[in-house]
Amino acid sequence: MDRQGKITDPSQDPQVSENFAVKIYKDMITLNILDLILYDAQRQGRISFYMTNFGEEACIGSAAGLDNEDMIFGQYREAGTLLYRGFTLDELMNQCYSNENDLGKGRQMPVHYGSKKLNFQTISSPLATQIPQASGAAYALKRAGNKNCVMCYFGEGAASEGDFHAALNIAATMKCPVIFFCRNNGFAISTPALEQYKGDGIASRGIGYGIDTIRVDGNDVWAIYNVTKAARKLAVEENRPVLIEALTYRIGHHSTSDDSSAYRPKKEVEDWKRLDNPLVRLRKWLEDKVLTEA
Ligand SMILES: Cc1ncc(C[n+]2csc(CCOP(=O)(O)OP(=O)(O)O)c2C)c(N)n1
Repeated sequence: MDRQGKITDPSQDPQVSENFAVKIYKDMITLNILDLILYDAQRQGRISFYMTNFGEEACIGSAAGLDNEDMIFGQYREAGTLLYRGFTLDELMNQCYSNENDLGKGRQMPVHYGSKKLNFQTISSPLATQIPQASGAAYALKRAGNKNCVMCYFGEGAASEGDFHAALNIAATMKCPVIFFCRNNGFAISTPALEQYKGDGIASRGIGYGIDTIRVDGNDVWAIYNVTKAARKLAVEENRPVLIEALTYRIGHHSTSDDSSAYRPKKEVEDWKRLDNPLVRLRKWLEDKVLTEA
């Protein structure tokens, strides 16, 4: 899908119903509004911390490409996948407010969600720990003869940890049904991607480990949906791990403890928001579909 929401290659049409597309769009908008409210709630001193998902809303397409029984290991910018699975606004608020109804009993910082019911492992702060855990969980699923896979999200910054390499190697050698989903949003807090590595992004590393790898436009919800579905098929049917690198841009500050104007021009952020917005792309796609079918 291009920036105008047009699918130029018909073979890439996701072939989804309008209802399905509207559900994804609603989840993306809900995430966006939640981010605005909870960011302000932190600024007003109501919660201690928050991390927004601005610019990365299209990653919800990856949740849509999975089976809801597939186990998710997230980093911390994956609230959209939880919303897609049916995490309620109350559950999300309870976690961020660390109140008595929080599923984690208020023991974690805000945004460290988890839901047993929704097969979403609780997020932990130390970066990359979830990646080898995901390989191990996938290996366990395979041994149990379970026909589900594991989805593991992380940022390109987390991919600089040794855990990333150990996880990919064990998944490749032990043929674990796991999808590694790297959200490359251009920054690890204040360090731009260009200063984080010298190779060709994160995708080139997958090939080095003998893992099927694909780089995808991270602002194109249908591209993400398509590749996740294809990756899931390889993982579940052939026990092959897959690495997806989604190229996107973090519009918000890293967290409420960060002021990104200290290390990137405000105009760069405004340009991304205006020129390549995942929400606008899907909205245009939907408008086009509704008008063509009317
Ligand atoms: C082991 C470890 N080192 C450092 C940190 C501090 N830290 C938290 S988030 C972050 C940046 C991560 O960037 P990335 O993985 O690209 O994800 P993004 O925030 O861009 O979504 C850092 C360095 C941490 N939480 N854990």
